[in-house]
Amino acid sequence: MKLQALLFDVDGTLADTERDGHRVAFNAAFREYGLDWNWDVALYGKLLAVTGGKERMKYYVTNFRTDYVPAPDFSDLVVELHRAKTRHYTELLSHGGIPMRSGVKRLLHEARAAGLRLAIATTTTPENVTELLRHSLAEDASDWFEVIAAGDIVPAKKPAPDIYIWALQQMKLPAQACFAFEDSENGIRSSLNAGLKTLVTINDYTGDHDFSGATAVLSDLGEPEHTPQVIHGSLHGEPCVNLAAIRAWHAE
Ligand code: XBP
Ligand code: MG
Repeated sequence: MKLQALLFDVDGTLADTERDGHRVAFNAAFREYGLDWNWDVALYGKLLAVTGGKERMKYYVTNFRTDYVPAPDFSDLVVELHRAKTRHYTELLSHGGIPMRSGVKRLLHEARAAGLRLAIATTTTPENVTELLRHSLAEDASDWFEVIAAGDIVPAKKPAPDIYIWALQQMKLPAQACFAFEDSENGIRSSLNAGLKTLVTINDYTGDHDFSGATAVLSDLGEPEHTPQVIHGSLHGEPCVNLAAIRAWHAE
């Protein structure tokens, strides 16, 4: 089947947002609410086992803060904390805080020029996506994506395939006509179970994840003058991840 659309994860895939973005924003929200919770870089790596900020806070309290006795309205506090976290995060983005990863801008331009359809499938909050795209890609970059599937739009977050399935339904496309980009084990479980061939670009938090089933695993998308490291699979003779490589993977 002809390749018609590319579907992108956001956190860790389009940009390295977790360590110096989301983590920092969570800690700022905890301070704002007078909580002595502090997520250092190593602890945050463990907490990334759970996708979704609200889900991650609950996971932290249950598994790492057995001393903390949640009040009966704990879920409401989590919602409030998460709202504060989103405010801190989007504030950080508005200062151009987090750049796109290597090759992302180039590949999106190439895909748009070739008339491929684009979509996003992420567990993060919708405004986090639009603010990142606006400040780190282009003022109108949200319009480049015909579907932005994000956050609580489906109740079951990654590794459940629901967010990808929802995006495909919105686009009225079968998974076989699409190709996905992910950075993590939870992400690729989600995309593969939606039936999508998936390329993985790793980052500091995900290098040791299990990526079985991935079409290829690379250090990043790279640039023509900066070939990415190939961890698994083949770049099909291309110098970096470009449409020729993606079409070859899609046809495999
Ligand atoms: C991203 C996430 C999100 C962000 C935080 O995972 O797990 O939870 O860390 O976002 P993926 P929110 O890249 O697999 O989609 O706080 O807005 O939930
Ligand atoms: Mg990700």
